[in-house]
Amino acid sequence: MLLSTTTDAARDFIQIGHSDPHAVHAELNDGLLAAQAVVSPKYLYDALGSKLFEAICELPEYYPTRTEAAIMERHLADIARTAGHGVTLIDLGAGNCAKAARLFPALQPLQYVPVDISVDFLRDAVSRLRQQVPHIKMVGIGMDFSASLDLPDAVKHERRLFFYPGSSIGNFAPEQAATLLRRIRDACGPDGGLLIGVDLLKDRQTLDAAYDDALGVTAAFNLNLLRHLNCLVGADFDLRDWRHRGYFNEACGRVEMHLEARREAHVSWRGGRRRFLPGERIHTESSYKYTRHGFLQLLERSGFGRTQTWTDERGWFMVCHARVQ
Ligand code: AVJ
Repeated sequence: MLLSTTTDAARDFIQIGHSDPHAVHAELNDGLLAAQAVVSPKYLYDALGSKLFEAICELPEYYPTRTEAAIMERHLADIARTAGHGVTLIDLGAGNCAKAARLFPALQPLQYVPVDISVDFLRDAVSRLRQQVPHIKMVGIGMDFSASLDLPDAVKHERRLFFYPGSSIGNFAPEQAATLLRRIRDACGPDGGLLIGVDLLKDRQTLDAAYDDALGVTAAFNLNLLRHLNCLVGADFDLRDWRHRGYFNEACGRVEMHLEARREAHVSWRGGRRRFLPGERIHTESSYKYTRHGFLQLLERSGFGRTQTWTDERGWFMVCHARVQ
């Protein structure tokens, strides 16, 4: 799994397994050639994609980030009491690190370990945060944790608290989510825990609007994936041939994002090509929504227990703390 590791001089940023273009190429090639074309949502996050996601979080329609932040702010003292002080805070999909930074005053982590696939974006975020909060030890890790959670020795083993906010767990189908949660559990150690944010099932209008906003930022975020593919596999996607689709699929309990061909589109990339018919789609993201009970069951199946939950008045979003069982 560990393909290559480069460490910055100061050992404060570690990049793992970044130079496996073959695996990336094979995964993308297979997805693009599948009967129902599919690309993993992790490819939404190149440098521009990470910025577009930050912009999504500012949209009035996109409630998850704001709702989660309000829950965390309101219950911060209780959450910190439950999760414990002086922990090793491991932030999965840290992005700009803003969510974890808001926990620092209450949690006082001994070490902060942001992990993200968007390496350059994370590197900038950590160096900025390090200047603002010099008294907390930080080691940034550039890696794809959906492939492996093999953390380097620089990450302390004591009292690990995995932080997985934003309902990013929703990007995985329940079976895969259980696999990832089990992997987190195994990386926790016996005294470890998980603080996770989960988006809850709600009415269709709210969900549809959150993933297809009036300003078109989510559309740009989704279409940017094609630019990233052009770069990753030398594809020649013409963005003007494609449109964004984002909507709640109630039968599957998830929001889906697709890119839909506006007209016939011929696309080539290194080692492959495909003709897309008008209306044909590439599935780019699923965002599963849970009931409280459904998610607690998933945690239990994954080896977590003694769970505590916090939610907002509308019951739109849930923050959970769970311990290794
Ligand atoms: C960061 C994966 C939680 O699924 O809501 C936002 C990503 N996609 N708008 C989500 C996203 C479209 C987001 N996650």
